[in-house]
Amino acid sequence: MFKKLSIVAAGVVASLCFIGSANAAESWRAWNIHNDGHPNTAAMDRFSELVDEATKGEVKVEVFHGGVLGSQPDALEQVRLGAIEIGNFNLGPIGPMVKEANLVSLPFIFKSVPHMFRVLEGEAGETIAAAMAEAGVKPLAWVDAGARSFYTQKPINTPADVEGLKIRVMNNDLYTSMISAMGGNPSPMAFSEVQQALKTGVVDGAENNFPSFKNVGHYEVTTHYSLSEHLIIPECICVNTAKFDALSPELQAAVRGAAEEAAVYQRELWAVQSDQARKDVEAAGIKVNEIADKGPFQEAMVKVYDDYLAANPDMAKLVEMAQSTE
Ligand code: BDP
Repeated sequence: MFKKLSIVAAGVVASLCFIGSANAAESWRAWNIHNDGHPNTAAMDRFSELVDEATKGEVKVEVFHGGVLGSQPDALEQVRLGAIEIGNFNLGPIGPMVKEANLVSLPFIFKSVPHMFRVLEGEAGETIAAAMAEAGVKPLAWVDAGARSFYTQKPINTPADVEGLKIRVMNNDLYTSMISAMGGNPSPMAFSEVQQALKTGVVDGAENNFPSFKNVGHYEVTTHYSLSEHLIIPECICVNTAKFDALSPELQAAVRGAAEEAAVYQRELWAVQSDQARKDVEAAGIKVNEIADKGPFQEAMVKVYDDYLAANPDMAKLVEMAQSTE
């Protein structure tokens, strides 16, 4: 009798354990726009492994590379709704849905990449992160995306060189204003369409960092990369807020820790691979030109700031915070 009962009890305990872990197991899809060979692809794969280890398999992250889950604006909407759980996102396309995130899309707002990280680590960063979480896209860690510069079929040395050129930009009104302020014609377009558009002359140029310029072959269909470095836009590992908040505190800490560690790894990879990407495109024939004086580009942006702050006076405080950060 006793033996029988204990067998039954063991069975109950075993099935309870089973139910317990079955309930706890979370299976997440992660969006990544980049392909193999891009630092963020390696970092997202590492993130998935780290989450698995840190949560002992209770949270599984399957990463879909190459933007196969959709364009960035669509994927962001999916993360907000919880249809995709997590991803590596650029803050540029987040600006139209989270006003505070638009701080980083003001041209020349940051003096350098380290300055950008100092701003994000301070009060301005906390404000942006809180607003993003409120909108459903919670940043767990910030990652590096270097600086964006123009690439076209001729060197760009002054804003006048952009005049009359059709330039592809990411979806954000600040970028269309930026190109218009230089006399160019902005063309918002999904990243996946840019190579073809450059090749067929639908656009005359685009702007991005070296790893993205190289990874999707934009360097194969342009000739000059001009170091305007007009935008320094951070990226995040961002999760659907409700999914994250529904995890136990222990699992939240484990997932956040994994994101932070993956971000450290991403920044290390970025430092090495963005230099390498520059060398690779130069070896393939791209002429990289330094812009001796970026002053005229910055002066052309005064109107962009004035118009933006006139329409969004509540953003003045964040702009002030960023500009006063050493
Ligand atoms: C890359 C970003 C990616 C953007 C892409 C773009 O990492 O998130 O979608 O630029 O220009 O540098 O659309």
